[in-house]
Amino acid sequence: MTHRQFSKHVCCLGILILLLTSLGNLYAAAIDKDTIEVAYLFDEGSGNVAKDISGNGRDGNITGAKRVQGKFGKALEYDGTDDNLIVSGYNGIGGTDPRTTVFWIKTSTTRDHSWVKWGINSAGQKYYIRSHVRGTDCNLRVEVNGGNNFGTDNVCDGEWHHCAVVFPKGGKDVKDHDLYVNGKLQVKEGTAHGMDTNVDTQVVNIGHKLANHQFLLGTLDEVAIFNVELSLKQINTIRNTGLKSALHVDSKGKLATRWGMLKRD
Ligand SMILES: [Ca+2]
Repeated sequence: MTHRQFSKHVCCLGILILLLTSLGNLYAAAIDKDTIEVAYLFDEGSGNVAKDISGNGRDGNITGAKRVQGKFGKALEYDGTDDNLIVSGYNGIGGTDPRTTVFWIKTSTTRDHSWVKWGINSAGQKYYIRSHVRGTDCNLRVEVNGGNNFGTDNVCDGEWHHCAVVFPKGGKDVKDHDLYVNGKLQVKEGTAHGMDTNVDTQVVNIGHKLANHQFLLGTLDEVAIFNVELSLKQINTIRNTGLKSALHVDSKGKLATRWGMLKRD
């Protein structure tokens, strides 16, 4: 084999390895469309309907919140007084079933912001994702009535922050959640309590205080709920490329079915 032929073979091998690595990364980051419960981009431009791109038909009813420039396309700006988004007919994920909730938040106000909530206000049965006030900062927090779990990174500094709240398969306690802010795993402060999320009556609200806390004051973008624990790689794909790209939505807003064949490991 001549030196030139050898170089050619090495080059081809290099390209092959690169392709396989890329495919491997794509496979690991792919999100099974059947795991998406509801997903909002808020890119409709106007109107009081938030279009659900999950394919499950869970369009949301917007009360008051206005469309403004978002992290990706448009977002919803909440006035902190009475603005809300109701996911009609959808009561969230119950019991100790695995779940992941993701969203972008931008606010310069320190308060007990209500973010994504469902479940009734009874011990272990509510499921509230909200902000935790720490001095002039606020942190990402999930609570169940009787127990809670929160991190330490400030998300109320007027910048966009990506939040992911992950409850794993086999998890039993609110402290089993992994919380990520901008892809960074948070420490788990708070009080342990068993999970038994109730899905009998309370529909998912996004922004409303429901029981306790305060209405969301700030801007929200790219909210989605999944019925599995997403990996950090998948969360970072959503964070870096946006929901639309990460979920492989076509130009008509429909999820591309070909990705349904790909299962994450
Ligand atoms: Ca958007």
